Amino acid sequence: MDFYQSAPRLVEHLSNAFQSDRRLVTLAEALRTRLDAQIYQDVVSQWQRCGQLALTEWLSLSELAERELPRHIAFDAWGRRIDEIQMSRGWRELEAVAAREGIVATAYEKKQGEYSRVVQGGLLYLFHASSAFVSCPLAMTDGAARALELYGSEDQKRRLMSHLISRDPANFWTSGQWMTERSGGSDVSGTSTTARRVGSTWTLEGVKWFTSATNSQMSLLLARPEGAEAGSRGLSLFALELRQANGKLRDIEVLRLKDKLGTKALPTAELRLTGAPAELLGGEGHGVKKISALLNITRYYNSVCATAHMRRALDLAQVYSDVRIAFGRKLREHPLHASTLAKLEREFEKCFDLTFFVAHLLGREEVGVCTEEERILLRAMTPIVKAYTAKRCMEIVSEVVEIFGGAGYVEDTGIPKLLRDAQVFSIWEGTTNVLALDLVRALAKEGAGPVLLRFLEKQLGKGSGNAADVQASIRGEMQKWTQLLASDPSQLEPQARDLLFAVAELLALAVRTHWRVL
Ligand code: MFK
Repeated sequence: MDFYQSAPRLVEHLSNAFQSDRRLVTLAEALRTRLDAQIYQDVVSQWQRCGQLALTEWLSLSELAERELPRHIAFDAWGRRIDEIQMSRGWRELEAVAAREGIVATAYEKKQGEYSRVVQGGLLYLFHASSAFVSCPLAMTDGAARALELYGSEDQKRRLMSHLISRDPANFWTSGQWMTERSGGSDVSGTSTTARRVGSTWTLEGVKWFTSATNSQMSLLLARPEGAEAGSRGLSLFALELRQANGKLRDIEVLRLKDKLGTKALPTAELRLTGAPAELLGGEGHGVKKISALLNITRYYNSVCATAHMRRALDLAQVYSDVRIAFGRKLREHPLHASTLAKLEREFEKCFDLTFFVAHLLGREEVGVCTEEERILLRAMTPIVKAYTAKRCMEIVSEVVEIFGGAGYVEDTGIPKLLRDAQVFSIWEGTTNVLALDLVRALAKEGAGPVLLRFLEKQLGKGSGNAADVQASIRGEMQKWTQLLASDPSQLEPQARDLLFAVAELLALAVRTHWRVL
């Protein structure tokens, strides 16, 4: 009889019982062992429901969004410029799901107090891999809500922020975040978009080169008011509502959609602002500093989504290991295959622990219970964990492609797409080097070195569970990096990347069992 390989169908292998779904087991264990019993009771049923939807309904919607890619329709039949961005039903329904489940709202309702970001991170973690990257506009929406919370007037919070944190799909808006111009996305000091004051409002002119989620209802962006100084300090942060009541863009032309390596369901455009009306957010000047509030949220989202992405790839590899037979037995029964999978799972767990530790710190900061030491730790760990999880995601997904052999290299198995999409995590929201330099910035400006050292020493010193040889190698590593962390940050640049990854490894050990000890 002809042989046909069974496909690795997640829903058949994972979703029928709560306890057999590894994503949910990891989440539930993290909650059960580390959080209050009451919070566990409150959120676990939502996570369980979302975990099952992620392998059924949401997965189908995301597949639809990946099949029916966004289209830019520049003109109508009679030659009028319309710049419509057509999105699939799958994309639109996933945005509605995100609103109904309160993925952004949870962080602002703060019902779980300092654990609100952990609960939100859990929802996002379950949503991301079946969202066709609707998670991207959610990241920017959440970041924009945070910037409005910190810098917005009461009127801006009522008119704009209320939409971003709504649970009602009819009322929910997503926000873009437009920084990148032709002169660069890492160095935004050359921003040439200008802002002209017109009475009590402003109009913007310029070209934005990489605007993800161009179908949003609003955006935050950087522009230079006329007469402001050159360089990044002269930039201001603006908010703009993109559309008129009939949905048409207000003085914005879509030049084209980008043809990207991955994240193809996500509409990313080049835009020309031709006098678009905008409002200042937080007064004139210091735009980069103000938009950093948004960036730190999107970097946290990036960590959650990269971790969720590697979990999806590993789930597929785990299921495949049960349905694929080679050399007379299941893949899982081959010791080398099993140890390869186990190693990848350990790498995943480090990312999971680091990410949810950052979520907890962020939640503590946002409800105002963070100590100064914890605030600095959060400031330093946000770029560290973003960079670390992004790189690990690519490595793990690449290994998973290999586990599938030739099938992993063939498009209609869906596996190559995982690798193409994984590459984005280390590019958007700050490349690895930009984040390593951001760590150096935190060492120089915030005194993060001694804080990281104190935290590591305190946590790792407790490592009674570690064998003597592990303790010795931890001590060796610590000694190696202590000097660097305590040295002059301005000298650190050439080693910044090595420092980031070494500290990330130590932090992963430190947070493994100690969420609550801060
Ligand atoms: C799946 C979900 C993922 C989410 C998807 C979202 C898709 C969006 C697609 C994109 O738009 S990708 C492009 C995103 N762009 C970036 O991430 C920017 C990358 N570049 C940097 O981060 C640069 O380091 C930076 C632009 C910040 C350098 O600018 P400057 O002006 O040369 O930096 P400078 O002078 O050191 O800092 C200016 C101020 O900001 C300083 O404060 P002071 O004015 O008080 O001195 C800094 O301390 C502060 N600052 C900078 N970075 C900060 C920060 N504060 C807090 N946190 C930070 N991270």
